[in-house]
Amino acid sequence: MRQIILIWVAVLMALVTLSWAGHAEAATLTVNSIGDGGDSIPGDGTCDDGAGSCTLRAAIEEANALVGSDTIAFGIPGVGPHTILPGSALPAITESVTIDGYTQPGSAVNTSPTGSGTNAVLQIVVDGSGTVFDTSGLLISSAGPSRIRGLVINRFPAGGDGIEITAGSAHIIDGNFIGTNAAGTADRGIGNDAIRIHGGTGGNTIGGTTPEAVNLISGNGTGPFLDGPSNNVVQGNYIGTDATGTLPLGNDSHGVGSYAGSGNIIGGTAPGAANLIAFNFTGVSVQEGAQNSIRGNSIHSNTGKGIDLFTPSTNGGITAPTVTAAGSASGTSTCLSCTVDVYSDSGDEGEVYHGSTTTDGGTGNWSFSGVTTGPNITATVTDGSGNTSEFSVPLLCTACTSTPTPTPTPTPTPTSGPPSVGGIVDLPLGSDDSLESQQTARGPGRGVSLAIAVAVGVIGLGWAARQRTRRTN
Ligand SMILES: [Ca+2]
Ligand SMILES: [Ca+2]
Ligand SMILES: [Ca+2]
Repeated sequence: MRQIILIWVAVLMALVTLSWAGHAEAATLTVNSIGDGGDSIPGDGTCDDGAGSCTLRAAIEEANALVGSDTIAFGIPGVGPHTILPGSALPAITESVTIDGYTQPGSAVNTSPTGSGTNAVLQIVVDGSGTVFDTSGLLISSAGPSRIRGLVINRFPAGGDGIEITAGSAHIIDGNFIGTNAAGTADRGIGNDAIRIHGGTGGNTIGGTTPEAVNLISGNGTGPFLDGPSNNVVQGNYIGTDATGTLPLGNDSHGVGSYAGSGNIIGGTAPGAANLIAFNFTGVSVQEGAQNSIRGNSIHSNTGKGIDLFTPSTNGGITAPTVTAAGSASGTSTCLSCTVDVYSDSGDEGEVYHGSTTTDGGTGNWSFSGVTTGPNITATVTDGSGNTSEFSVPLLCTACTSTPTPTPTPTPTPTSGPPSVGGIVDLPLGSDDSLESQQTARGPGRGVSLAIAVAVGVIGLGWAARQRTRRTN
């Protein structure tokens, strides 16, 4: 009996050893320099720029060349934050990798509860101000999943994106500040999109439902832009605010954009799933596509619409419900047996999500028994396929017992009236808009069309415009 046990123990130990050997194939490459030199011998298992240092550029080159899903960690000496200034585009990520800024000593993940800002301490800044027009920060083209977390990515120029995904699926972008300074207090926006997904098969995640997963995505041209691929998830992020979630640091165009893709999930009613999307031009712009679910978020103080379905057929042509009574809210919808999400807002968006109810299968009428706070009640409707409508027309709630804590209102000071075609007017929210202000139409086939809508009477010069950015790829 004892011999049998010993044999089993030996077999188990051998299996454990083999298992460890398998894991050992994936290397951890630790960046220890803010330099920009490339790897001297890619694929030799060592990240070395030839002068004994491991730069981010060298680490990406080595990870690409080394078979296995590697981790790029950070251990740059001295007091952070440490700023890496690429002189040209970093190499595309061509094999699964995790780049983890939280490995840098002195950094810390967010521990603030949902909805109360991010207190993440980030120590690694990838600053694109030394690169030329159309340069993006990190480009993920790996077939297998890659993950970017714990980085500040800012100041990539006009035409460039903070993170581009051009291939693969199931990539994760979490715990980053994209478009701000390291403290999350000032605009250091990306010229074009903070994150642009325009290749691969979708299923990527931006943010997540845990505090440590939230991204701060503010000050850019557009926040996350889901530019074709489907079934992406955008949850838990602060989009258009500073790190506290209270002060404006808007993205100049859309907070979240979705073009042509379907089945994208923006927010949700599960704990931690909601995004805060405020102080942008449009909150969420869905330009084409269907079954894009936009639920449970806090969307407020955007200049244009909170949710904009750009064409009559977008999201299955679903139309906004009406709110006919506030307080104990009720209303109607043409969507039968559909889910109504009820919000309070000081304007015509949805700052506070109160809960959901279902429209009657015969009449489309709905009523909501939960508490609402006003001052206005708004609602969206989502059908069984996941198509969410725009917000309803708001209804003032005279019966509501309290009002939400006032939030700062952005004070747009347009100096040149409505934006010109092909241009992006930058709301005066930050101190470092020089890069974004260069943003113009992105070449043939990427023309921007703007249809000037109604005036916003904030200071008599206010404007609202709808923008559509067509992409060729
Ligand atoms: Ca090497
Ligand atoms: Ca590798
Ligand atoms: Ca900006």
